[in-house]
Amino acid sequence: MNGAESLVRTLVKGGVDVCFTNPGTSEMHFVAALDRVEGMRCVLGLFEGVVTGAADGYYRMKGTPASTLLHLGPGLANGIANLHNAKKAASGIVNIVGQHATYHIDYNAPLTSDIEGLARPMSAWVRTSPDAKSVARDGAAAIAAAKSSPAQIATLILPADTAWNEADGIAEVPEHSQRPTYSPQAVEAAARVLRSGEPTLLLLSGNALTEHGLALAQRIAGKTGAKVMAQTYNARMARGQGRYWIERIPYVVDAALPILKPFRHIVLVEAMDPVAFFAYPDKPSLLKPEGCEAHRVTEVGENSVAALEALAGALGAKASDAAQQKLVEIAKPTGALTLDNIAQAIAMAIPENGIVIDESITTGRGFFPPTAAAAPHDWLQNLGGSIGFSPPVAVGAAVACPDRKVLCMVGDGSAMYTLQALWTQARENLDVTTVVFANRKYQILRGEFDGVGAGKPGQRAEDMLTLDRPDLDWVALAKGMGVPARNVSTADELNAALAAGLSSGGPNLIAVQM
Ligand SMILES: Cc1ncc(C[n+]2csc(CCOP(=O)(O)OP(=O)(O)O)c2C)c(N)n1
Ligand SMILES: [Mg+2]
Repeated sequence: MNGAESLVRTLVKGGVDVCFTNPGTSEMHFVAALDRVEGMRCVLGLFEGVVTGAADGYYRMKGTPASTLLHLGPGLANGIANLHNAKKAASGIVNIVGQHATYHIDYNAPLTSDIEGLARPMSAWVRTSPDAKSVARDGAAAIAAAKSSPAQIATLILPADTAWNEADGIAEVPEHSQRPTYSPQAVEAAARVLRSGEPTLLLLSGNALTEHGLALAQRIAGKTGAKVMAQTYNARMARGQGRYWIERIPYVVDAALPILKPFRHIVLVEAMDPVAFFAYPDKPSLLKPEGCEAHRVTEVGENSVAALEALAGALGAKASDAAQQKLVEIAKPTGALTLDNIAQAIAMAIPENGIVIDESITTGRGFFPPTAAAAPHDWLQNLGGSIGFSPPVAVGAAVACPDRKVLCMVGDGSAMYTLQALWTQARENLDVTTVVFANRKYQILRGEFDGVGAGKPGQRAEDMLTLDRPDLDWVALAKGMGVPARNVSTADELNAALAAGLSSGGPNLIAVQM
């Protein structure tokens, strides 16, 4: 058994049995080992941002890491933006990055680069295997690192000779040493705040946004009168009929400030102390009002459901205390494609137990209220702000959950970063419906232009914010990668396209011409 095979066998034995890949010469022995080892599902991505984003989506839905295979420094570098998003979402990933053979590195051949240097900012764990006999043990350590609480990105760099030389065998992944927990003192302190009767916001993220976590928050809200909200962007949130539905803190600072103004306390369950996405002249970075105190119950990766359970217990909040709430009614929209009509069409179309990946940028700002009444689903967002997130994440979510339908909503600007994901969706016949909001611009940046006080855009600036001349032909782009597609320009066409696409069982794309 060579080093590459010892690694693939160690991965499979350690429960890492999916590999999103984009290989090169230095990874050929790893690729050859994939052939010899049973049990590893290999999925090719035609750009490394697809590979790393897919691993992120996989972790979010499966709760266990996938591996990636990347080609030296440049391959890793192409995948860094979506590793950044994955890191912010606390997704666990095992990256395997090829490297030149140890004796070849000093010759500075064309693809030589500082791979560890490129890996470090996005990886909590980085190691270059020194020889073939270390590869299995290093692989097991990488898996253990990726599976820690909170989960992490681990990057194992594999010099080509460590892959082709003789190894000793496979390695066991060390057992998890630490179970995620929470601080009873922090729960006590939060209970005191919530009993005080002072205006309090219970701000949730992470595991608190599971169906059970939300139900506990609903009891606490009913018992104490606290308001419950979610962080602006979240890795995964249980939503739809039967789930307690909460709003998120708006992205736009001027919209967030008045919402937070009334609160004297913010109780944080995995959520960040609310901070503006960007700084703007004469606007605050921290969004809570002066005099408002933040109280942390759990950090990312701690057991927020258990903490909420304890908090509800301390407050005597029972199921019968659950705050009552009304759902926003939805009906099949008709007529023109207004933002409201699009939101309604999406809400009507979300399939039972669907997975919604939201990179809808400006088009989706009003999607939350109507989709609260949709069929039960999970809603995934980008915590890292690096666009080109959703088509790859849709790949990973669909690979993780082959029995669930994925609805990927993406702005046209965002979609162009990682559109190659469509080809992987076609090749793997993934049940992904992609809805592209084709407004032919970077609409959000118009607001930002104004927000940062840059004045009124002139022609040159305007040209940097528009995607026309030429218009993107979404149907041709998708078809070119084997994904059937259609344009829609009325609400009725959108309803029909969503129904057809989501029942097709395979990948398809809808370009919403706005
Ligand atoms: C990697 C990366 N590059 C650039 C940006 C800056 N950026 C943020 S949003 C955006 C445009 C999004 O456009 P689109 O997806 O069409 O959504 P719309 O604003 O039109 O709703 C850009 C370029 C970013 N966030 N990440
Ligand atoms: Mg756009």
